[in-house]
This record gives sequence, structure tokens and C-alpha cells, in this order.
Amino acid sequence: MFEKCEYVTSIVSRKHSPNNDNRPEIVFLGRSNVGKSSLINLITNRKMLAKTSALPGKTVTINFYNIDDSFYLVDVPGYGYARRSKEDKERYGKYLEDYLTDNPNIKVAFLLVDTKVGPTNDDLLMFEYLLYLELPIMVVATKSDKVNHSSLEKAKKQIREKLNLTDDSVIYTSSFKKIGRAEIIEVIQDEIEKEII
Ligand SMILES: Nc1nc2c(ncn2[C@@H]2O[C@H](COP(=O)(O)OP(=O)(O)O)[C@@H](O)[C@H]2O)c(=O)[nH]1
Ligand SMILES: [Mg+2]
Repeated sequence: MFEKCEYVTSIVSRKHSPNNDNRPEIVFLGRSNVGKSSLINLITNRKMLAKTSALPGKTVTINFYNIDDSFYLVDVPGYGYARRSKEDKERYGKYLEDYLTDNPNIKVAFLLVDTKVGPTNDDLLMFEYLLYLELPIMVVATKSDKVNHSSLEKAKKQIREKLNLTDDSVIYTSSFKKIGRAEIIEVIQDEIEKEII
């Protein structure tokens, strides 16, 4: 896995999707700046595959990365970036809705939440929305390097409670410290194998 990782294209409408043969799609959702692009780089073990930025709100398209010619990682516009205009927010919301609705190719929707910040109202709305769409959700807590050991326990409790999750269903990651890669890959592998069997 991850021998070949390449950026394919950026789209704003599903009709331009490069996925013509219904390969599995693994999508990364979360607030602007939560660490989506960094996580894609961690998973693929590439430093610069997905563009990361200290400035929030940079990704405004749906970006497809071809992995081993067998599935796609998909990076989408982040939500909750206050400095975007209302029109922009509506536009990106539409792209996302168009991409997520009735899309059977999506095998995992990773919802990224900042470990230190915890789930925001926008995160809760996105979580509810993904439940409503009946997408297979996996919650990922990012930037776990930012909290110390005891705060991490508190953060875990908060995320579980706010989202009503059971114990083992959150994956804690740090792209900086390269934590959580194996767990993410295991989830992807399980979902993709289900397809083949
Ligand atoms: N401390 C810490 N910072 C991170 C981590 N991952 C990303 N960042 C930083 O958070 C900012 C946003 O990251 P990016 O991956 O571009 O987020 P995106 O907007 O969700 O794609 C950048 O300044 C990154 O360097 C992490 O694991 N730990
Ligand atoms: Mg990004």
C-alpha cells in the first residue's frame, strides 16, 4: 500500500470526478486548519503530496489522490473558517454536499477534530450530517502532540461525550510526531478489503 501516491485532479462538481471505475474513495473532512492535508501526507509518507498551510481556508476544491491505482484519498474544503465570505461558504458547502450525497464510492469518511479544541459546533453539525447521509464515519483527533498526557485523557473524554462515541472509536494522531498512521491505514485496509471479498 502507498507505493504509488499521486495528485490527480481538483474538482468542484462530482460530474468531473476522475473516478470512472468506482474505486473506493476515502475522504478527509474537518475544519480549516485542523490538519487534513498534513494527515494525508502522514498516511502516504510523503512530505508534500497535499499542500499544507498555516493559513486556514486554502483548500477550496475537492482534491483526488490516486493510491496504487486502487483507491483515492480525497481532501475537501475545510469548514468553519470565519474569514470567508458568506457566498464562498455557501459555494464550498454546495461542492461538499454534491460530493458527499448518494456517493457509494465513499468507503470511509474520516472526520477530523482538533484534540485540544475538541468538537466545535461546526464539527457537531458535520458529524450529524454524515450520520444523516449514512456514511461510514471514523473520528480522528488531530494534533494530539499539543496536549500533555493528562490533558489527553480529558480531551478523549470530551470528544467521546460530545459525539456520543464508544471508547475505541477515536483515532488519535499527530502528523508532527507521526502518531496514528498504522491505525488509520488499518481502517482504510479493512474497508477496502470488504469490497474485494
Ligand atoms: N502541532 C501540530 N500541528 C499540526 C499538525 N498537523 C498539522 N499541523 C499544523 O496545522 C496547520 C494546518 O495544517 P493543514 O494540514 O494544512 O490543515 P488543513 O487546513 O486541515 O488541511 C499547519 O500550520 C500545520 O503545520 C500536528 O499533528 N501537530
Ligand atoms: Mg488542507
